[in-house]
Amino acid sequence: MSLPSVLLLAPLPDFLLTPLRQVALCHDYFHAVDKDHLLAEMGAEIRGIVMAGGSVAPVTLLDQLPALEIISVFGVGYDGVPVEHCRSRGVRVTNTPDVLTDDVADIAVALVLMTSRRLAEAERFVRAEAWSRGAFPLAHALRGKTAGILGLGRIGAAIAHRLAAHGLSIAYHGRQPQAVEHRYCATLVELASVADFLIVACPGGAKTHHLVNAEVLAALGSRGTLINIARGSVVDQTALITALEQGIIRGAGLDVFENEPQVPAALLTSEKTVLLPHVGSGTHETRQAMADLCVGNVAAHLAGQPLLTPVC
Ligand code: 8YV
Repeated sequence: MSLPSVLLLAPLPDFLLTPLRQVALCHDYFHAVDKDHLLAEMGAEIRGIVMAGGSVAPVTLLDQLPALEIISVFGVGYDGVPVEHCRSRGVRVTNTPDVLTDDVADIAVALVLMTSRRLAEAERFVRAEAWSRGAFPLAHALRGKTAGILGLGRIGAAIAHRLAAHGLSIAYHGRQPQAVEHRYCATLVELASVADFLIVACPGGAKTHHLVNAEVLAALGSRGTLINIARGSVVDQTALITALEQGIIRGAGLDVFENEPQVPAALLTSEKTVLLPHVGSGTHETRQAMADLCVGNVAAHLAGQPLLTPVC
């Protein structure tokens, strides 16, 4: 009996593909030169999609896959999946929550430290042999500052826990207050106005698109720093560039961007930014755990067993 067919919508690591190939025949849509030809040949056979957190599965593509049963996302964010459409079609959706929480929270803390203590700049200073010409300028302490977390989910809560240990007060904004001690702000503008670090940790997608806009950045103010480890789509990148250029905010630490892997020149050349290439979950240990979950969900579905981490 031949294996069921799955479509790959993203470049995926070998440690995911090798076990996936044990349970499914993989068709590489992402790298296919003639995507239409691949769909015309295989579309009717495809029972599963495997994609990454940042990739997109448009309805127009899903419409060409009549036998589709499951979408397994190699990532916690499934903003690239039209979930309501999948639900109405009975297509299951899965992701990889929990296993990446600590790593992503660590990167948020790293960005807070890198921006406040000017660590990237300080490192460049040593490499440029500038130290012998004078001391590096003073930076800002974390102690006594406030972190405003947008989205106190699993990752937001892990960031809060870590930053509390660094001596920061925690405030947050989300759809509703939670049973936690931290200060709840009913609006994002209120959160930004109390925050020294506004940390984006909410899901991407239409509901959060450009939530962090010019008004929010103005409320964050000239002593405030924006940190984003969630999705580039949550921040209006053009408004962010203006806010940095005009000194409306102090700085930004970004692991995610609106149009990855493109990063606007204005962010690349700014002295006020710390930029990372979407490495939140990028460790051997975590990516392996994500791959295990991602493939485990496909295998469970194909074996008629309950999904490990169902979205719907
Ligand atoms: C990954 C992510 O970089 O989990 C997510 O939603 O964006 C990241 O952890 C990505 O999914 C792996 O390709």
